[in-house]
Amino acid sequence: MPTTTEVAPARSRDAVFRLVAVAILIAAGVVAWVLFRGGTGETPPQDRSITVSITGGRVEPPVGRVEVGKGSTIRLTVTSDVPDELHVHGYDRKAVLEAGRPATLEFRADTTGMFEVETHSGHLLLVQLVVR
Ligand SMILES: [Cu+2]
Repeated sequence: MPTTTEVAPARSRDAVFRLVAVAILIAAGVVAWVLFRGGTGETPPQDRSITVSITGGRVEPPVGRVEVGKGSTIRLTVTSDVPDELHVHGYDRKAVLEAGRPATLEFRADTTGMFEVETHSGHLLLVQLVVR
């Protein structure tokens, strides 16, 4: 029976090829899904501590963006060498800054967008908080 022995391996090769093709498609799908999720900018909520100090009108660390996922708890600690007022725009959270004394604001970032954290007397931009 030469015909059956010839056909059987051809069929199993075809089956293996199909299996590999399906596996590749699934893998590509997973990769695309992961990339797409990253691309949409969804960031999982995570507690985040931000520490800033102001000395002689200089902000340390230098002003930058801090990106957090919606629902994150932000713990913002600011120390200023001069008395001032701390303000988180959008969330409208304020704290009195006493010279040399760290002040902490803790809030849940439940509104998406970009929010500036600044001081009112010194007119300093401290952080750009990006919630997404
Ligand atoms: Cu303000």
